[in-house]
Amino acid sequence: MKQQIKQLGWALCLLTIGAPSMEATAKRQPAQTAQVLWYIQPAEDWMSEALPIGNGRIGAMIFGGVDQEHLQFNDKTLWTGSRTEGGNYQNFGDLYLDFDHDSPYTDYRRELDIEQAVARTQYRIGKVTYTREYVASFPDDVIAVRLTASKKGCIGFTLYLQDAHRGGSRQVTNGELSIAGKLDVLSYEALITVVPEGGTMSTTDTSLCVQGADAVTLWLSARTDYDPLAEDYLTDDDDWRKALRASHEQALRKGFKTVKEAHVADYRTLFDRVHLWLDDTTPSVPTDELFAAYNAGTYNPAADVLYFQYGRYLMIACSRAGLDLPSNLQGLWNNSNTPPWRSDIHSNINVQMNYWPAEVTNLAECHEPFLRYIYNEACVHPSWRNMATELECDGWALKTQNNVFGYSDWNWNRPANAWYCMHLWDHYLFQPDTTYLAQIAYPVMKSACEFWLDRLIVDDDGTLVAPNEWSPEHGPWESGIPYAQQLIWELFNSTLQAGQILKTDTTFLTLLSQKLHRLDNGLAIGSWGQLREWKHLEDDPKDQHRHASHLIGLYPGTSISPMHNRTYADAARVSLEARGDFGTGWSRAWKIAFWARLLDGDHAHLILRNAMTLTNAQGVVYATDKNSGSGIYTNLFDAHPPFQIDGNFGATAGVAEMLLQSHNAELHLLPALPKVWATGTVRGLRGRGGFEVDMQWSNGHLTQAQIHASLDGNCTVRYQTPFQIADENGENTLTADQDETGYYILTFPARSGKTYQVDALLESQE
Ligand code: FUC
Repeated sequence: MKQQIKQLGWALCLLTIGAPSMEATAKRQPAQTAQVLWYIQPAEDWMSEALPIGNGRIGAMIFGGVDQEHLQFNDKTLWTGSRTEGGNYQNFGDLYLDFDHDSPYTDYRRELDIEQAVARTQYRIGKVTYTREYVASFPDDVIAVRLTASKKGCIGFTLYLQDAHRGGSRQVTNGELSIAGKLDVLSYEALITVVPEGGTMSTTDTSLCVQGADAVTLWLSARTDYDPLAEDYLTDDDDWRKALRASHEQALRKGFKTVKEAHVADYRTLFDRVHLWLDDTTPSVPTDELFAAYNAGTYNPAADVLYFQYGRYLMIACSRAGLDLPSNLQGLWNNSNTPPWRSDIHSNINVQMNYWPAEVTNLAECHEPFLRYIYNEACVHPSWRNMATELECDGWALKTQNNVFGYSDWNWNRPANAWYCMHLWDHYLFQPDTTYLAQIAYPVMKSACEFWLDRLIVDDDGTLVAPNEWSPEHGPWESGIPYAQQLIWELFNSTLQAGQILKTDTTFLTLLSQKLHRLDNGLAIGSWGQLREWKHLEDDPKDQHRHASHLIGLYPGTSISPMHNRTYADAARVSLEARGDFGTGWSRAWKIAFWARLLDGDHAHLILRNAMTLTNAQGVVYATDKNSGSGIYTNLFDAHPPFQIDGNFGATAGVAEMLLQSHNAELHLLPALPKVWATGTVRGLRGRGGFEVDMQWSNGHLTQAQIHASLDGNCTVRYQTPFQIADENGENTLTADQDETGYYILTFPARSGKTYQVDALLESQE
């Protein structure tokens, strides 16, 4: 069994989904406004001030103190719990460096450069400038810190490595400290090597002491024996500790310069694919002051751009291809052994929102850990299939809280299977690849359909409905809840399309199509003009609950569209207005995307501003009013509160949705541009169908766009005013026609590898 699981896993590994090559995108990069978070004081607080670095699996939070440096670090796989116990995502440990500085410091600066994924701390004591650089390298699987000074022989400190768990073992040898231990199931080990240049190094029972060095490099590696593909989730490789040491020593041999250069190059292949410029200038004030001024009314589009790109930085830092665990509620950064909501993989919006920006902001590879997790848990491991069996159904189903061993608890969240499948399907739509569809997406989608085919019942009105569901996380459980119905509708609809593309399963697809016709699609208008949240219970217009699950067909779903069904879109607007413009961190982020899908850029931007409200609140707050304490911390981590990373990703996705939409099988250019983004450029956003889109606009109107096709096929483009598109040779111009919506639309045959120029015919139209 174990072997079989491994083989399936490897098959999956090979299916890295084609994203545009680095060369293809690199050529189209204009000069960037510097994307840097910077501060003029050290961090004191982990949640709101320390700065995150990560390589997709391991990561650290950096404080940048002068007398004491503190790096708290994590490995995404380090959990307590098991296949039968929930457990918690764990802190791994803390690294402290006590410096022997003896005078006050000046010229302090701490920064996180998100164009390079390099953090830095710099300060001056007397005439000596001290600099630290920190990277978390994906190619070399190591965290490296380089300490330098402008004068030789000035670096001295005592270094401690603290295990976040009692009962483990610790070793200190010359130049190396290590910790190791075992939790409920998993074993872990971390080691740090200190490499001074010049000076001396000595050892105590618990620490390493460096004195009089010119420069020092610290190397931190950490691992567990977790294996998502093994039946018991434990690697059968007894040599995992040796592998940890081998990769650690290999990084050391390369040295900091080589490791850093490879890290920056690797990171930039992903980050540089998307550029956003909004007539902004590099902020001249630190990031905390920039956002404080922004909140106080000094609008600066640089803050919008930085927050958008920060979501992309965080995605690359906590979710890389080749790792089979999705980012959790805190991405991978966590300093507690009992974090809020276990810092788990939460299925009723949170893990999905973590991946909303992945495809559209050109980070399809970063989506893979989530897709592979879904595949592994739905098709390889038994737990989710057993849960379906418990309900006397085929297929798979899950609950709300999920650990990394397939264990699922708290309330049922059966429609999450359909929501997860939306990710598998979307990944196909963005870059159609029938091998991926046939081997990964379709089997999981079909199995989820089988669950619902067994589970649906006939309602009094003759429609098929899911019994006993709720609208997370409030109100009664009843049948035909729109949240469930809209998701099942998306699932059946997409699985039918997938099956037709693959020309397979004719009998099953015929049955599915018959059921789809009888399915209540979850779209109904209530007594006050709203889109109904419950099928039977009347909605309360004063309900401002953070979840707005009955609007899932608006975003991320596709069934509610002002282009194709104005009536339901208008009803969704009524519901959304009643829900208010605030909410928890992730709830605000969701509303950005909702308003973008309603084509109201100014309202979407208003919510973005609300999402970017600085806060200090750290305890759990569910309130949804203006002063609830939701927003962001000065390190730009999203505040539910407390810190919850979904809101970061949701906001990045929302901004992308304001600039480009493609869920209706057409590239809708600048669908929800707010007035404050009058002039701008965006490059490298991706649209479904294998397209990459660059756009330039001024005075609030598109001037031109370039569409890069990666496949042969028809491309449909929509914009609000007249435009034309030339063929790949810049000739044979076609002009868009106005359709019944008042928008202009044009379909042309696109060819793989070619670029098509879109020119707006009216430069401005007031
Ligand atoms: C869902 C939300 C909460 C929180 C939790 C982790 O249950 O309703 O607001 O985000 O997940």
